[in-house]
Amino acid sequence: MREPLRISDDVKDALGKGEPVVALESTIISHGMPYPQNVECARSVESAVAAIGARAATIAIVDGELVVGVTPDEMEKLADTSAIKASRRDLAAAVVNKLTGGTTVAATMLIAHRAGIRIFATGGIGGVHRGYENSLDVSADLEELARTPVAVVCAGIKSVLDLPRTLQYLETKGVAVLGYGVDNLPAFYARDSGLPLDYRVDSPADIAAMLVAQDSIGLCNGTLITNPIPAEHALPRETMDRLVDTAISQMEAAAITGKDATPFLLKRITELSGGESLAANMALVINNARLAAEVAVAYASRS
Ligand code: PSU
Ligand code: MN
Repeated sequence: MREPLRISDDVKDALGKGEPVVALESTIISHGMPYPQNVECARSVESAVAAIGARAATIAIVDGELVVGVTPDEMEKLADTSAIKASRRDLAAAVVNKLTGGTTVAATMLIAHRAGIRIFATGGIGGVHRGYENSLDVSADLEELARTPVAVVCAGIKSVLDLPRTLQYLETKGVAVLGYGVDNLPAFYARDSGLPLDYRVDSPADIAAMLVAQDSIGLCNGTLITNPIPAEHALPRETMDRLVDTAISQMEAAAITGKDATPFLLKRITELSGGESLAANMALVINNARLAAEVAVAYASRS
């Protein structure tokens, strides 16, 4: 069987010439935001990357093919309710059954790596869930960061997760977590979680230098670059935490677990915040895409 990988001509051309490319995930389209904001956001993110001089490669699974650089029609298809959420363990089944779905951070990293893309932007990653002691729910995103050499730009970690345990897990797995212009881990809607990070970086060139050093010593795990939400879009931490607590209680009451947990929480938070969280989410994804594009430009000019 040939590898079911389809790279768009545009992205293939850039990769062939060693030009900057930024991978983008698609579970945010299929399960992270409501329609039509999900498609609008995905398009704005692609434009933001292009404006900086990098090529955007939105990754998804379409009719069983791993697609790197989806078309506008395919983006609409991903917004359909029949689209699955595909993480690493779902990929083979999706290929065999010719399914269409959004790829999580884990699956997007793995496909990006197969295509030869080093930098990837998203909103937030999965992590160690609260109540992990009972559920053992740790996102496959963390394992992927441990095993696949792709740098992921995110706005930190949402308080639906256990932030200290997520950082500990990454440390154990050998994943460096960088703070862009900050000393503490950003908390998605809020700029500061209060949890200190070991590595602060202040420019895209500094980040690219870390990636080049990582390559030079043969470290084949990922890197997490955390970029705080722009101050004008940040939401008060206490309000959001309260809202997240409510969403988690409702999830527990409805006995929702496993792969449905994250999509349920994202949807409830959007509803409970009356759409305020959605605007913040869109702003931070675009902000991350810009930084990823700047890092990709710096990385492409490495010597
Ligand atoms: N966290 C967010 N927004 C998201 C996700 C996580 O703040 O959209 C999505 C990402 O695609 C991530 C996935 O990879 O959820 C994690 O799902 P799980 O916890 O089932 O591994
Ligand atoms: Mn999970």
